[in-house]
Amino acid sequence: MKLFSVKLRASKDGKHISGAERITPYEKINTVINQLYHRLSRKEFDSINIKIDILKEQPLLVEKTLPVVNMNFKNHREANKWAIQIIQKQTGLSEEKIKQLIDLIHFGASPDRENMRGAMIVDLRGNRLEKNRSRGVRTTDVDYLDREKIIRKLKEKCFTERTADALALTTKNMLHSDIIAEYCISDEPDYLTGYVSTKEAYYRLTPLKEKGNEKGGRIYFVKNGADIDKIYRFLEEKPVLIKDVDI
Ligand code: PML
Repeated sequence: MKLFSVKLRASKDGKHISGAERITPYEKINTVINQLYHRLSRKEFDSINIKIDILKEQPLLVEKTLPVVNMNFKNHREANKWAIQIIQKQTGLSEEKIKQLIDLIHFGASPDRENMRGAMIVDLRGNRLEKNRSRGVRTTDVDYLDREKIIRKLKEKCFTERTADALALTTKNMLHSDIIAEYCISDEPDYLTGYVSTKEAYYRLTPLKEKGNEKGGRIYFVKNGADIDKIYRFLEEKPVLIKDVDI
């Protein structure tokens, strides 16, 4: 079956404000564009770009997402302490270094102190490796084989559509042998749930950020000596379809 990648990106005053994407068969392109437009147009925008591309290669089929572990904390400081500990265990970086990196995400990690458009990449010496510090790396071309079923399942457990997207994205990231952990908070000021992923699990932490903070983003922790070009190619180009969620 021919599959297409559909991507919508909204911007205002030349700045990216939100984006969403799906992998879909030809017959559903129209429906998908409507759904994504509906989602993006909740925010004020002055431009939306729609990009439709046929997938040049067959997607990698993955049975299940990472298992979801849901955790609640008294406040975002407690949740971040826990996040730092788990990242410390995975990466061997010092707690202080991890806190510095996480603070960048909470206060704006691009050189102009705005949000990066994609993720930061950090190796196990604490060096930032992304090719461009404003753009970062973007994980794209990942979706569910049957999205409606997955959303239903997640909502039954009080998870959200954002969980669906984040869980798919980080499941793809963790498939790469050089990526060993991820930290993420939303750039949505009222969406306080974030996560840390490892090869073993998706730790969903609430609240991981302070209410009202418009800053957000992701850090991908990679092995020393990782081939950065290969990581970019896999994350930005390899299509992945996931069959089910592990909840
Ligand atoms: C969750 O609900 O499981 C966390 C989702 C994080 C969303 C990050 C984003 O907005 O991109």
